[in-house]
Amino acid sequence: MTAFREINFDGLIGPSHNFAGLSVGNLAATLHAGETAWPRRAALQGLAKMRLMLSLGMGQGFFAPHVRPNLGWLRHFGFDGTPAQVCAKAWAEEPTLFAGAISASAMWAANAATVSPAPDTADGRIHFTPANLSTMAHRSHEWPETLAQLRRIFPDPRYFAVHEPVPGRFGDEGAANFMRIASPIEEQGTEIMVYGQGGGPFPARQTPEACRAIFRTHGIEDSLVIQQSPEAIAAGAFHNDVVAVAHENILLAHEQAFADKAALYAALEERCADLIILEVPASEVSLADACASYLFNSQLVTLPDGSRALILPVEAAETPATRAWLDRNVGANGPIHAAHFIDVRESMHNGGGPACLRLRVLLSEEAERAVNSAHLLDTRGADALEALIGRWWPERIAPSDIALPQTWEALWAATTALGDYLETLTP
Ligand code: SUG
Repeated sequence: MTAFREINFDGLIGPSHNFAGLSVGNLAATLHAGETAWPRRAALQGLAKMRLMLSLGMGQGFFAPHVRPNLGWLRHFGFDGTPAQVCAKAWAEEPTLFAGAISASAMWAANAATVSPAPDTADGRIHFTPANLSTMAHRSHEWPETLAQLRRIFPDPRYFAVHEPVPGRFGDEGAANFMRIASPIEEQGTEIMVYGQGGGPFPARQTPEACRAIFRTHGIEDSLVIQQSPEAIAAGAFHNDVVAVAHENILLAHEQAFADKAALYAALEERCADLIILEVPASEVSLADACASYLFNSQLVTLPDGSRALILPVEAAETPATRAWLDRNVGANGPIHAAHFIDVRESMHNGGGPACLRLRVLLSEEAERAVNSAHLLDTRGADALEALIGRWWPERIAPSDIALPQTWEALWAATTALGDYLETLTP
């Protein structure tokens, strides 16, 4: 039988990483708005997470940061002239728009696309739909570059189908609102998408129409479209992956993650004989603690020796309630054997935890061979990226730096240097 393995593609944290407070409903981003950001440190933290995954024996890939400021997008608003003139005019006339054009938000690869692995799809190919991210202006211009990168990384139509995004009227935030239960992982699974309902204090970013469109386009036979609980969104869970994560036969979720948890659990029990639901009660971990610690925004993975590990942000160890839950529930006797804590604080301060930074792709051996190897990482590749980051990524970006021509020049130079390096690797 063909062996399958899951490869995490992380968004390499871009040189323009900053704290502009652009995401209403994302409490961390709002809290840290206006602070000085440390892009080089941020990118090295993200890279250290990728190195940890490699050291655990996991496959690892990456997406390149998008070119920022995004001149093409700014030109759509009527700003013209040289690159520096476009940026200067946009900054002077529409500073919030300009902050959106310079955002490094493409780092959160869980929002890049929804991915349906081959065992679930009617034609046996892996299907990708880039997320339109249309709810937040600063993220709404990510998809063309994401689409281009998906086509570059997964080029072979025998294995991969890369679709256009769902029309922007219907918000879609990609794999952050996607879960899959499959036991074993290479069998046909149940794909789940979680939408939000508007009307609360914060926007609901995922529409049910988008969920259904993606399942139709991907040819998914067994799918569930369910509603996120309005309390979770109101508490700051702007994506489902802030309150739930699934892997193989395990669903790890907060008690208040879903609008109708009983219906979801019953549907999954019917489909998966060895289903394990690890429900974290609100009496042990409040929604507020879940959102502050990002307990659920962890990577739940099966290591090559068959054991399961959680890759968590250090904040989950520092928050007493989540630390206590982990101490009681992770260990040799349970379904999750080990916890690894990592420092991705720069991303966390914008509301992006370990799981936000990665897009999972389940690949057969043949499909893995068809992936563009320039975007697959080993330790030597990580060393090369580390050297590039050290040389080209700004050490710090204070809010006022966004307005400076030398900042824009430095950002374009950094992505050009990375692009040139990737070019040398492209087969
Ligand atoms: O879309 N933050 C991102 C965080 C995304 C996290 N992703 C997942 N949960 N999968 C967002 O809210 C903040 C950027 C700023 O304010 O400068 C931001 O876009």
